[in-house]
Parts: sequence; C-alpha cells; structure tokens
Amino acid sequence: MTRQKTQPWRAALAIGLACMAATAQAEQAAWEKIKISDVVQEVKLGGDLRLRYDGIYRSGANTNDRNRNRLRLRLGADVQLPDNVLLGLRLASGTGEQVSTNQTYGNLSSQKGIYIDRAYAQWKPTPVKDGVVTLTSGKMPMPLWCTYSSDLIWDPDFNPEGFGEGVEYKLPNTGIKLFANAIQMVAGEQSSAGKNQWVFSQQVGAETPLPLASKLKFAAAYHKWSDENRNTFTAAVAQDGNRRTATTTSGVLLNQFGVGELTGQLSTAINKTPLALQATLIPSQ
Ligand SMILES: [Ca+2]
Repeated sequence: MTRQKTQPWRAALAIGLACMAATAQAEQAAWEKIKISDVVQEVKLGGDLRLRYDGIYRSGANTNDRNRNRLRLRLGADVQLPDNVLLGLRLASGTGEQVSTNQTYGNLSSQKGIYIDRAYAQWKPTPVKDGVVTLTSGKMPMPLWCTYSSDLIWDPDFNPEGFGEGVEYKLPNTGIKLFANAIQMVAGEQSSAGKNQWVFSQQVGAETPLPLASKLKFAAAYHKWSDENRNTFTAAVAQDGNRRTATTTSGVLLNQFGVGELTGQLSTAINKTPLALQATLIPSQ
C-alpha cells in the first residue's frame, strides 16, 4: 500500500475519532445535568428480579392443585447523609400483602403494581468504644435479630412500620458480643376508636466464639400486642388462620398475644463451606 493511498483512510479515521470524542462529550454533559444534593455523601442503588414456578399440590375435598408462574421485582437505594444518617428506600412488586412481594402471571398479562416496601431513616450516633447504637424509624427492615428459623414468628419479607432500636457491645479481650434490640410497631391505626394497636418486642442476646472457628449466637425475646382485641383490622392477610373472630380477612383478633421466643444459631464451616444449625422455640398456646 502506498503512502498516497493511505491518506483518505487517515482522514476517515480522524473524522471517526472526532465524532466519538464529540459523542463522549455530549454524554458527559448529559450526566452533568443530574444534580445530587450536597448533603448526600453516597448513594447505593440495588435491586433484584426473581422469576419462578410455584406448584401447589393438594388432596382432599374442595381442594385444587395450583400452578403459578410468578415474578418479584425489587428496586432500592441507600442514601448516606452526614452524621451517620442513612435513608433506606425500596419499591417492590406485589399485591400490598405484608409477607409477599410476588406477582402472579395472568389476567391477560395485566400491568403489575409497585408498592413502597421500605422507607426509613436510620441514625447511628457517634460510636462509643466497642459499641454501636442504631435508631430506626419508618417502614424498615426487621430491627430484631432473625434467622431463617425465625420465620416461625416473622416472615422475612415483612418490613414493620414504627420504631426500632439496637445496641451492640463487644466485651473487651473476650470476643463475646452482647446485643439488645427492640421494636415498637404500629399494628393498626383507628380513625374513630381513639386507641391504636401496637406490637412491642424486646430481645437480648449474645454471640460467642467457639473452638474450630465456630460461633454460637442466641437470643431471648418477648413480643406483646397492645389493644389487639379492641378494634378490627382491615388489612388483607391471607395467612392469618384462626387469629380473627371473623371468617373474612378483617375482624377482631381472637386472642391476646404475648409470645416468648428463644432463637439460637451454631455456625461453623466444613472445608470452607459455611454450615449453620438454627432453632427457634416459642410456647404453644
Ligand atoms: Ca414471605
């Protein structure tokens, strides 16, 4: 190839590079138009999408099998503000039910709803030596320590509304960690009865290292309702069984509730594969 013949290619290459540079400049200018408040220190965006088949096979009178295809979409942001204040936001698919964010395919591919799944503010005051204090308010992740086995009481999808507190303290030179958590959850707001229903939970526990890189974590909790038998709940809950006096989804709660709970977890690893043994015990009433 002669020098003379390469010159048109060089010119084309130069024009191409100039176009790319102009495009990059334009893109940069577009991003620069998005302004974030100066008080925001960091924003973490996240989310997930789950697609699954859900088969329910039943026997007996008046029962039918179910075959469902379902999706779950969750989109969220953690916004870090000064003075250890965090804003947590999450939108999720679902039907407004407290313990599930699934949506079932059907209804001629109708559009699916998006709900406020979490909206909370969390403050961790300046940490003391070996200790952490966490204060949370809003519609928040469960402030109590929970394991997989804890869904005997709390569904992992459940995000309570109210106030949560947590304290952690590491005993010096022992590796032992003590913790205490509490929640004050608004269970029902009564527009005409004057008294709302609440749930109050307190939890204390400890975590201690064991030989062979294992550790044991355990906690005792007490969950108490307030004014649960006073007024009806109108929230639609599919899994409330015999807890209400009415056969519909609304109605006064049947019993007073005060539930003690013991939860423990033994964690270890076999060939670097994590292994945990969990148990939750509550009295049967
Ligand atoms: Ca669930």
